[in-house]
Amino acid sequence: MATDPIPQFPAGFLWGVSTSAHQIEGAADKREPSVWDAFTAEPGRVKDGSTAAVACDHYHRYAEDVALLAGLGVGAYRFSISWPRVNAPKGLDFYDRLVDELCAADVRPVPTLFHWDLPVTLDWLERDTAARFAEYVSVVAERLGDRVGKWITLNEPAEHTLLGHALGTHAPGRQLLFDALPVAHHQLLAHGLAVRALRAAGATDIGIANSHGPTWPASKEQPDLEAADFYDLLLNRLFADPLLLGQYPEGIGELMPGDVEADLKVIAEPLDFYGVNYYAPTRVGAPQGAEIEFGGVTMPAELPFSVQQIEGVPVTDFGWPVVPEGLTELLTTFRDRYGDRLPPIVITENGCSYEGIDDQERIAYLDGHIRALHRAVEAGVDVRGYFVWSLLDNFEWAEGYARRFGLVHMDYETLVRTPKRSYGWLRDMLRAQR
Ligand code: GBH
Repeated sequence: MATDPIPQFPAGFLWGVSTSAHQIEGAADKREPSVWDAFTAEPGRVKDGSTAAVACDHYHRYAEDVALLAGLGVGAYRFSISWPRVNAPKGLDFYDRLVDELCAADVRPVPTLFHWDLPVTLDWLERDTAARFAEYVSVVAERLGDRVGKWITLNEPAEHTLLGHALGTHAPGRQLLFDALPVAHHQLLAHGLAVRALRAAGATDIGIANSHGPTWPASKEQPDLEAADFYDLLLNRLFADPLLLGQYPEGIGELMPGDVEADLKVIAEPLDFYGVNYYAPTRVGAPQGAEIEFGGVTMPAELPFSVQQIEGVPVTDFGWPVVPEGLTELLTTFRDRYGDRLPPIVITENGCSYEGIDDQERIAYLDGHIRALHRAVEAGVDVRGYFVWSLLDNFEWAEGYARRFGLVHMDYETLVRTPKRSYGWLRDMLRAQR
């Protein structure tokens, strides 16, 4: 374990932690249902059969959680706003209270407006959902905009499309494979309309949180290179190109619904920052003609690529490889690919799942990734912030409560929060950065 101090980041660098509404709030009786409520009610969808009806009960215990943030000494807290809660009577009051509590603790609120919990009455296959999203965003911005400066529109439209609509391991559980592409387009359109709605309400610091990672070809053989290139297109370029360049990668625009050219003008509204959620690189080779189980996901045989284990590196409890230098590689690749079209970057999520309160592995993971981030800064990438996933152990989607990503341990019987060793490590690191 490295013990040298972490190098100093630029002045004003924003340190934070992230969570999302469905994963921590509970109080399901005080909101409308989301697609995740419907999905978890279906037997076999969530591994331990659990639901997020109570989760961390953050809805009732938010003051305790804000005190944990203050004790950690972070400058910012990224949480998400539940659209189904805003649709319920007094739902927005909760976020009003949370934002006030954060401001009083001198922690900047950074809300994400959509983190996968779509109202169950809506569907991303419908174009109209994008317009409905912008209406909801206006309502939220009018109410919180006097205290919220920094906004994130969507969390990981790539994963929501892939896991929720192409492979079906997340809500709403569809297995459309490439017929899921309109779901990506409609989310991107929703993002662009939301940027306009936020600016109309006076917001000046707006971004998105996209899931990205380097794709490593399994070999230098042509079939592996082609498969890896295609995977890189799906995970990285399909979402970054329209946002940053105003165009889809070659061959994709034709597959999208509606007046794509006109929509791209909305989608490419300039951003004030570009959020990146980084977990690991992916090793990809030619298809192997068989179903693959990987990182908690089943990939059908008909996909034109195969995801493979990266050898020779540690893995987390979830089986995800630990590759800090992948973060440096990702950021320098993005800088080279997008040049001056790339706004300042914020790492909006980075973290790992491990058991236990004496979590030395999490410390090693964070230490390695923060150093890798610093190397990207030294290489000239304009990075302005870093957020750890996650403050608390929480409802890890289809894995239920089995995976623990928190700096703070949750006892789901008693709802007692216990800071892990990594919480103390991060607190000390942040003190040394001031
Ligand atoms: C995020 O998704 C979500 O935003 C958040 O809600 C969630 O709790 C958190 O991450 C942890 O899962 O190829 O085996 O290395 C992350 C989506 C999909 C990222 C799979 C890493 C690669 C696994 N992830 N992925 S592997």
